[in-house]
Amino acid sequence: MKNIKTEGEQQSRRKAFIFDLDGVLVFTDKFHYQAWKKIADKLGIYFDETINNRLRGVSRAESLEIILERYQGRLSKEDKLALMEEKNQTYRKLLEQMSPEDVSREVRDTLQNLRRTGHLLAVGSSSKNAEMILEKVGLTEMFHAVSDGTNITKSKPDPEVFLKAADFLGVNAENCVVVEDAYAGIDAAKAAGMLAVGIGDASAYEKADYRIQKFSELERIV
Ligand code: B16
Ligand code: MG
Repeated sequence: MKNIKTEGEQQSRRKAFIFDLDGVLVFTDKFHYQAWKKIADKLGIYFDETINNRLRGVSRAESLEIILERYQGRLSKEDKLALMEEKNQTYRKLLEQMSPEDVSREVRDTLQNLRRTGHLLAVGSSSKNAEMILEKVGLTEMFHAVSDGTNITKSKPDPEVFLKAADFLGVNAENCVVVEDAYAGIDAAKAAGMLAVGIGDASAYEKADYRIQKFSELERIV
């Protein structure tokens, strides 16, 4: 763990912040849960919120495999693709109800302040729905770059999503700070050679360079 400077001390030397989306900027896990629950119920598979927590930061295909750990039957590749598509349709319908009110004042103010102090901001998300979510909550213009599930071939803990974000920003990995709520995301940030900040679930992860409780603490990271 590195020190977090107190307010009023020197400005951060870090050039860029890369934010995970789900669990850091917005909280759509309840929608993921409802959409996967519908699939699990259809297949007669037990699924609860604890199992849902294992889906945090994990790709859609890997999420399905976790749910299928309790399934006795056999499914073809086509069956699985159809289930993922069905889940995504339900999820996207649920996302329709999102609005700017789904982003806290604290998150918005902190992002503004980081921009004001000259930082570049990017999103680094496993989600293929990141663009839609950012639009719905009115955050699209806040970021200089977005790296998401549509531009990667390997998901977290592979560093690809964050390396692409740094590349889009034109910044070296060592000048990037990744903010993550998932253990797999912290591992991905470290594998990318970046500083990792754990928030939410990942605030308990010892591999994070910084562990924070409140989003606004980012302004004090050096
Ligand atoms: P989609 P993040 C992740 O977003 C979610 O945490 C994870 O639960 C989800 O399975 C994954 O995106 C893929 O999402 O089905 O929308 O492509 O935390 O990396 O922003
Ligand atoms: Mg996340």
